[in-house]
Amino acid sequence: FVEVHYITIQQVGNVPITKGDFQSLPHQVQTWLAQMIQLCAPRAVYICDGSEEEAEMVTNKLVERGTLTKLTKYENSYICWTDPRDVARVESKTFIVTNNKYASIPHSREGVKCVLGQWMSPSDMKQELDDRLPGCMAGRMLYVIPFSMGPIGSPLSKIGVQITDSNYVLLSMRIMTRVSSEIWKHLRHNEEFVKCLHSTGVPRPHTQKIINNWPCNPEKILICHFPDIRKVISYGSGYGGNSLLGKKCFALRIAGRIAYDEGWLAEHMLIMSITNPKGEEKFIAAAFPSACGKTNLAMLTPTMPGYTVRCIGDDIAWMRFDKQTGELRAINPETGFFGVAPGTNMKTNPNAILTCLKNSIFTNVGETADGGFYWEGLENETPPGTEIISWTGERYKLGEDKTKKSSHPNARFCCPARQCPIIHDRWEDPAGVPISAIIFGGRRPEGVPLVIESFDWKHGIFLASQLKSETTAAAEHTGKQIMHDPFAMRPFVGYNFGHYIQHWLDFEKDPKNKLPKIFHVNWFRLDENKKFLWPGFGDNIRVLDWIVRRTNGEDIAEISSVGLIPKKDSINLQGLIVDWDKLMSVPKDYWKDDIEETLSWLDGQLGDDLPHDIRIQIEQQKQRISQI
Ligand code: SAT
Ligand code: MN
Repeated sequence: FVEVHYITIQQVGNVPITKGDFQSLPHQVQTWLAQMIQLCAPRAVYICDGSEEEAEMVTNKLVERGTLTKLTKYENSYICWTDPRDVARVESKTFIVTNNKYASIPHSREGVKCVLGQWMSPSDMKQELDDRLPGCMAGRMLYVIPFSMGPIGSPLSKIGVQITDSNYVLLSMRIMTRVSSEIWKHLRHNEEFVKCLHSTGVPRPHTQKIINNWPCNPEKILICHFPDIRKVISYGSGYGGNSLLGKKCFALRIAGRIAYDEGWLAEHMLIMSITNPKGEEKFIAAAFPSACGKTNLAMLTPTMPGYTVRCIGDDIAWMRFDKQTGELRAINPETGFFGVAPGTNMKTNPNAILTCLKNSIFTNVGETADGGFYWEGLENETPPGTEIISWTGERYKLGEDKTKKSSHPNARFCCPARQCPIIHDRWEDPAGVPISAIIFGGRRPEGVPLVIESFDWKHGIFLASQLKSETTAAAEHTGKQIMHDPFAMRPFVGYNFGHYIQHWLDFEKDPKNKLPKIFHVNWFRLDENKKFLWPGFGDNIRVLDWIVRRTNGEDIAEISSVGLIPKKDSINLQGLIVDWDKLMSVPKDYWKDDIEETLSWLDGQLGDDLPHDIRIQIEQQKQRISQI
């Protein structure tokens, strides 16, 4: 036998296809790709199939170029230092584009700057993009990444295709989403997919200096969403939240809008299960603003004996009420964790550490001289004197100079969820898991008790609407200010926030829906010496246990002016020294000011879009507080 290989050289316009078969792609994908290839003018096109060979090829290229360095201490793991100007989400450059401004953002009161999303008109955005996209990939490879958010083929899942000129983004997308050529088979004739275009904005030959082999164009960053046509365009940044478009852009902003249209929810929530000593398992979803410990909570190691926690997801939940049973069923649309590294250690989150010991990418953390990762929080697990190379390339010996910082505060690990020692065996169940309780929380140094249960659904939505938190390094905000972050979705809502709150309220109208109980937690209350009143981390199981018992209807709550709070001694505090009264108090002066401030903020931001039910809730809370 003589084997004959027929090699067809494919081109789109005059751009060669290096890998993959363009002609065999679904027709609607070909049409869009052809336009984008023409627009971005790359040197070649690479259609990804999700294979291991592909990962190897791309990894080798990145290592050769110096963008990634192999961490020799672990298997298939790499460290990456970005341009120091490209380290977090850029909310000020993130836009929603719709014809009608108020489809994207609420009718804020005159003189109030809306912080619940930014709108740009299609014509203004066209100008911005015309200034950026033509030829933006010149001299670079254009990667086509087919991916599924949610298990491939599940009725709850959605398909996306991302184009990018960054192979760091390709590698990270392979960890965070399901990248596979299988995807094409699931895109039926003319079926919709989410179109994601990403460019670092550095065509060749480039005039700017490239720092750390990390191409980016910080002056021109633009992240825009077209929810009506299910499209995302991101330019100028390689940082995860700006560039892994399956994540915040698609799974929250675009999916949120699809969910609004179709009657479900796309939320900034972890999903976990708790099994008590009797073997009863409950699933909960919990929303916290970025960098407030969702990953730690989702993988918590319980300090109470007999309890088991298992993780389904740490950042995003897609949830819908089952038409037959009325249960709220949730899936994690992602396949990886993109977690904040600093502060993570074998004490605070052993499961996260164990998850990222292979097949992981570490961005903007420090490196030990023996090829390991290092960040603030690992000091007790790393021998003093260990030589560290910081994310800015500075060398120092651990313990010698306390002012040295190894990592950026928003440094991230990116690791496959399947490697998590406590990943739930149903984490990829296409039907999702039934949610019994929804928790909202933030960093609240003052005034806010450890846990509050809402009186009812509407009151729970009010609790979520008044969510606030101290700012963190996940976005560009500086200083420790308390910011409103309703539903922990302030940066992630893809449509009018008033409509979003109303959408939540409306689930009560269908009597078939089994509404989960809603809670508010605060692990971060401080005493007068600025010391945490609650130990947090593994001890949060004590609060989760109380929450689960409440979902079982146990009589362990009492009425306060801000919601139901635990009766004294109803939370198991065995072995802890805690000042219960300080932890649980509801100071009248604080809440009197707080409700006024909340009303003024919500009214200013949402104007007439603030749902009437929320105004009633505010009035009722005022009444209750005045009676303290
Ligand atoms: O947006 S990221 O995925 O980078 C992290 C976050 O802000 O939640
Ligand atoms: Mn997040």
